[in-house]
Amino acid sequence: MGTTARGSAPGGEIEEMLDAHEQLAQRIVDREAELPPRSPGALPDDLRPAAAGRPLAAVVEALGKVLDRTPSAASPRFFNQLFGGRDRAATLAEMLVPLTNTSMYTFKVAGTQVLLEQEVLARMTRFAGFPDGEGSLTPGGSLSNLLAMMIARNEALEHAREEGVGGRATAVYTSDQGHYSIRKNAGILGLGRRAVREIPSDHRGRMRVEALRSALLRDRADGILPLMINATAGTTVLGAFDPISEIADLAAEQGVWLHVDGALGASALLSPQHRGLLEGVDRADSLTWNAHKMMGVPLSCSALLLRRRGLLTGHLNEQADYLFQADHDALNPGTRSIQCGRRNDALKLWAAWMHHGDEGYRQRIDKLFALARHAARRIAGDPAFELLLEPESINVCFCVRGHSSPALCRTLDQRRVLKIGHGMALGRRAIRLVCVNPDLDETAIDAALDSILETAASLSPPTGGTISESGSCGANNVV
Ligand code: ABU
Repeated sequence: MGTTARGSAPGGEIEEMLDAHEQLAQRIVDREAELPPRSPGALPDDLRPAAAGRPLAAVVEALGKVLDRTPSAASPRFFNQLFGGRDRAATLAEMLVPLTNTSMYTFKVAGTQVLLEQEVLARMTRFAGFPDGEGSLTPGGSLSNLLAMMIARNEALEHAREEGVGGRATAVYTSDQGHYSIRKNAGILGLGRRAVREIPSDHRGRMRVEALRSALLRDRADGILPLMINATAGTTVLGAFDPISEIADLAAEQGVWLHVDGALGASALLSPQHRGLLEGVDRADSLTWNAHKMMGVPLSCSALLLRRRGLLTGHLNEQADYLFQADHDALNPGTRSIQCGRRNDALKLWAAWMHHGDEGYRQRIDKLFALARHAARRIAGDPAFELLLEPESINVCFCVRGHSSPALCRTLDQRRVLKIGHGMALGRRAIRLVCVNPDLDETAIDAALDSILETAASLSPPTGGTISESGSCGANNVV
């Protein structure tokens, strides 16, 4: 203790690094109220590594230039994605992660961080209603879904882990509003993208259970093995919740793995007011839950939770005696993860949960839902807008009458007014306002909506194009 190992960086360089970090962090915060200039195209020469290195001060200067051109998801003008805002406790913890440069495979290397990870995963499994469950943090919702699909595949095809799928025709079911990772993962896992059945959704964007039943029975009759049903809790565009309880009944009756993709919506489990949206999730076999969405933890922080303990070891464990040398496997998460070297995503989630507690998180989730309801009321009350439907969670989908949603979003971006996107839902192409930043209030939401109308009004004649079947909104139905 107390001695400085030979070869560690001299104190002056550490101070220079920390000072620069503070200055650059402040620069981000000072500028994020406005969106940066859009500067696609070639990287300037002074931002390219060269044969000769540069002093740290030059790198700091280059970093400043990069940051000046980078949008911040904490900006009050950012509504583009299913994440946004800045959680102070989580961000503070995240900024410390590279200083220890922990890899989360063994207790020997990661120390107490392993226990923190186990603690947050246990907390999530309890909220999911998996008292004997387990979990793993992954690099994102797509990877959590991949892990769930791999386990579902191996459980249904007992030789798959050792021998592969072997040409067996299989099927995976998700709604037509489900996330694209289900298709992508089917390709990755050797099932083939065509194995994915996109089940029609209803007028609220929820999977039609009778259509699911028909598809399942049809496949069985054709000798195709149903591997997994994916119910979505919080669809990407509408934020809709599939009827998990009804789907769980069908999955149990048919003996099919039920996965819930709650990347967006599982955080509603933290709110007694909204957790009913996931009723039946405790009967699912697996659940994806992204803490980097409604829980506000910096990207990325996703969990795959399993109702039965032991599946992760059973489907992921490998011998590696150069790595797993100390401690029981229970303390070595590398025996249960999809990655080998694995960054520490637990510390930021643990810090946020320490700071907010369950009660703070309840308030946060309730606030986000309330902001979305406010936006929907405001949109429904203004004839210039058309609300697609009442939001079920935090995504508010709407159009500006007579305007193309893609063209309007493009103009809002080019003029640095708002970062906001659009999506197809219920046969329409709508603007999607994601109310995921709890630092915003109703006034900020109103300001964003006002700026959309002002920008639309400045586009005269409307940003039309051709009339399209997939259409946008209103009488002029232009795209
Ligand atoms: N995987 C999340 C989808 C990205 C987004 O719509 O924000």
